Amino acid sequence: MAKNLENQIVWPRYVWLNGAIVEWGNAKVHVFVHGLHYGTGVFEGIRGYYDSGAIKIFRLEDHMKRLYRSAKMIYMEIPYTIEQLIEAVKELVQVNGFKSDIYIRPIAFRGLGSFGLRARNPVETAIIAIEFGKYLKPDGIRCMISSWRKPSGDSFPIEAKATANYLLYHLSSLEAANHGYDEAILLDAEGYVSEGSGENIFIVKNGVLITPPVYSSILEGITRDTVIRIAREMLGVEVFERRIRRAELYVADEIFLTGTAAEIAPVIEIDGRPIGSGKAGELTKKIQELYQQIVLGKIERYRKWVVEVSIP
Ligand code: PY5
Repeated sequence: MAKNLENQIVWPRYVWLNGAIVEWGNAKVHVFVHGLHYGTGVFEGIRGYYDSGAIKIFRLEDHMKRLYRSAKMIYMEIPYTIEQLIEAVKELVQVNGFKSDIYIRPIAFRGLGSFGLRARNPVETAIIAIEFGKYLKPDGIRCMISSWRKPSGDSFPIEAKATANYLLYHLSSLEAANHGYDEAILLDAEGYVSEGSGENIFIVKNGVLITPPVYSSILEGITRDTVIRIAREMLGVEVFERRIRRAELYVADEIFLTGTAAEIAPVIEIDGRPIGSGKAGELTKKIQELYQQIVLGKIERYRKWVVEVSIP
């Protein structure tokens, strides 16, 4: 049975750790590792969908490329090539023999050596994969504007998918849960809308899509890119990448969040105000449907994004 990130209870049999497949119980790191103390790590989140006897992995290469970009931003060299990690993911999926949707998480972090802040300890690399269902409710979520602000990229590389950055999203996400909301939306240092705790954000206004630009303290989301391509190439809908004011959210026709885990999550309420009709919007639903077909490789134009691992 597929579980979500928060109540995940089915551990996989195998994990890929520093170049080898090991049993789950042996996939351990030491309490002295640098990454544990200072958050000196980078990671990815990738989905695999079980369909017709295979796990279909979505945009695997693009995720690995982003992992390396994140690593470069924090002076980290991952001791494997992108191709090696791609092969490792395929092998891991195969040996675990998953027969349901999965979430794949490559992670690289500074390991043993010194505790010094300037230490360049050897990098440890792991890939884990778990059975994984829905992360946010696909028929509509309620959000709040977080009291935590997104720092700008001149504080530290907030655009990297670095482990340290996720303290912020842990806090904003917990805050939203404590107030009875499904997810938080963060404003950036200048008060513009940035993104969700683990998702990019889009608004629909008068038939066009608007989303904050990359390198405006958001993660360069792969689902975000997929949605922009769907809108422009399949639906002929214009997409504007520009900053968004908080008040614009309240009067948007539709809003949705995008992310590997969240997929396309319609936002039906923010801070107690219904968005549009208060139900998932029509354009949002159309994009959601197309996205579900694309990740399964059912749309020829985007088949190149899907890597299949057959599960005997
Ligand atoms: N913004 C942040 C801060 C994210 O963590 C994520 C991904 C996204 C945007 C969306 O990026 P993409 O579309 O490339 O996935 N979040 C993680 C994910 O795997 C979940 C972290 C708990 O979806």
